[in-house]
Amino acid sequence: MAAVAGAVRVVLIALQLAGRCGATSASLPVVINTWAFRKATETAWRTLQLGGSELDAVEKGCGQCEIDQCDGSVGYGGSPDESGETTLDAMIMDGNTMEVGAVADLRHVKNAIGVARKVIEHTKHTLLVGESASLFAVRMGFPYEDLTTQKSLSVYSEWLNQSCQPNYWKNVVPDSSKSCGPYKRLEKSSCEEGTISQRNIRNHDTIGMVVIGKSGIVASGTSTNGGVHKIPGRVGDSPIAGAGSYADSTAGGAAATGDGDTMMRFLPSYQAVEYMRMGTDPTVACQKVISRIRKYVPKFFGAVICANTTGSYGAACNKIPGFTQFHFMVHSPSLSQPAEQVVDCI
Ligand code: SD4
Repeated sequence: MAAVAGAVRVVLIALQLAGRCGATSASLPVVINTWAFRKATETAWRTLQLGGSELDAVEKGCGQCEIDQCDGSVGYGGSPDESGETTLDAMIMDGNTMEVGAVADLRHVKNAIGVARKVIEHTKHTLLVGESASLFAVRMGFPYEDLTTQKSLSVYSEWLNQSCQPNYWKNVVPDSSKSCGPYKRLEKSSCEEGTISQRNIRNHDTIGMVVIGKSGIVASGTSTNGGVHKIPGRVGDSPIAGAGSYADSTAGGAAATGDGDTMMRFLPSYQAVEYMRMGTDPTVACQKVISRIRKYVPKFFGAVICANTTGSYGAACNKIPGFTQFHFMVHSPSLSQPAEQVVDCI
């Protein structure tokens, strides 16, 4: 008897410790998204309340950020590339069927996640890119518009005036840390890091969202205009399944934000979901994927949100100068309104 009581006590202490290391329980449904993009959370939540599916909630929630140009990093008029153009990446994933719809380097169409959804609904493909994705969007009824704004134009001309600094080139001539292109490859490469280390963390703020419905159905999605001054044609992690986000109704969902050029090499969202499948608490799952990337790229800028099918959720971020806390949004029945939450980076 005493042995049983002792064992129970050990389990209780273990549970308390788990709570202390950041596991947060919520009842279902739950909406969780990166950054303090409150209107996106509200819209996703309202979509569920009005009887929409988890996929509808993700589409409408991320779509809200595209309309609001959240932080200038989502939607039109943000992150002009080296030719001054705004291009969009987005994906949406159905954790029941494991279908994914995604668009990358999408031009002239504002509602990138809407187009991504149409990729699921009207094609047998997963990912469409570039001007061809725009033509697909137009066929699907989306307006073909200019994504440039006064703001993106002035960011672009300021960058030109600063000798195109910072930029994403390395091992080229002329020296990309001093002058604009066009560049040619440097015959003898020196493995220089270019000006990537000068990246401003504010130049990355993708919306990534996970929605888990009442019955545990999981959907996820992302939308971004990528990194400012990117080389035309660059695609980040956001439209890549397993990188930008991942959803599996038998385990949970995750979404990532940050330096996609680094993060997409590790499929952090897929990895986090797999940790949760093995029973790892969502906060710990998020922390483990951050730690894994950090082993290779100690100073990467990034964060991950995770939620499992019981409604527990968490987040983690990599601590670097200027980025020590990560803000994200949650809505669940235990909250009367969307709540902004903060985690300390590890
Ligand atoms: C990208 N991951 O294109 C995106 C940008 C981002 O938070 O997440 N910002 O690299």
